[in-house]
Amino acid sequence: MILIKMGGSIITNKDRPLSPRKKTIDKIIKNLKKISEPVILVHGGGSFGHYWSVRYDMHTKPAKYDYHGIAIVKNSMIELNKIILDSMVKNKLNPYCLPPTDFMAGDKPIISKIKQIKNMAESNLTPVTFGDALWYGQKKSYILSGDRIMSILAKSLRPRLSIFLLNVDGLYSDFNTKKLIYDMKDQQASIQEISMDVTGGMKRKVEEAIKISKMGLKVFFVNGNKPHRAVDAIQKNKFEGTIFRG
Ligand code: IP8
Repeated sequence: MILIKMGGSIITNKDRPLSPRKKTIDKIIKNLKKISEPVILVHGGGSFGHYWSVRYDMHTKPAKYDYHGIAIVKNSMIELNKIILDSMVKNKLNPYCLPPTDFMAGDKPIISKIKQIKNMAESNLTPVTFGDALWYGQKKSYILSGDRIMSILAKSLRPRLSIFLLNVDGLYSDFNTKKLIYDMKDQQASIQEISMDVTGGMKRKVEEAIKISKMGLKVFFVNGNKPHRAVDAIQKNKFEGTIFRG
């Protein structure tokens, strides 16, 4: 089973609020069709969820955030999710939308529900979930990032490979020269990218990727503008990006 996260920066234009990158989404989806293994998809918020989370000052830490903010962030994620589902249906895939409330209670995963997601993926459905505004309890809410969903799912389902589709070629050891790190094992990466995302952008991704690799699982960061690279990693064991070995 393969776990794939489509990052917000690849599926939306982060410089413009509420702007999906529909052509890129279609291109990624077309490439997903070439994968002959069960796939679970996760996607981020980009200029949908993140735009509104910033506007309403909502974060990953549970707190008493503005109720209208919760509604608006959630709505925007549903809107972005629908664009992805529509692209999948158009391309003859069978997406099955799973908002994180289907497998999370507050901030705790419901393991029995997560196991069912794998069964669905092993049939002819492609489960699709996403970062979201979640209810925490005691009048609190929080932003659950798609990156955290990746490590939650990886822990229970132990995918053969977890892939993060980015808007860059992988992790750079030096952001100015764009020198790519091919294998994280060989590097003490100095992560130079500073992101304004409420969920922590690249830093969060690296943290979750390291968490997953410490479970003994392989993680791959790859450019989502070149989705054939993700397919090559899955089908041909060819890795043009950054790999975190388990
Ligand atoms: O883009 C966060 O998911 P991420 C989604 O994976 C929201 O960090 C609602 C901001």
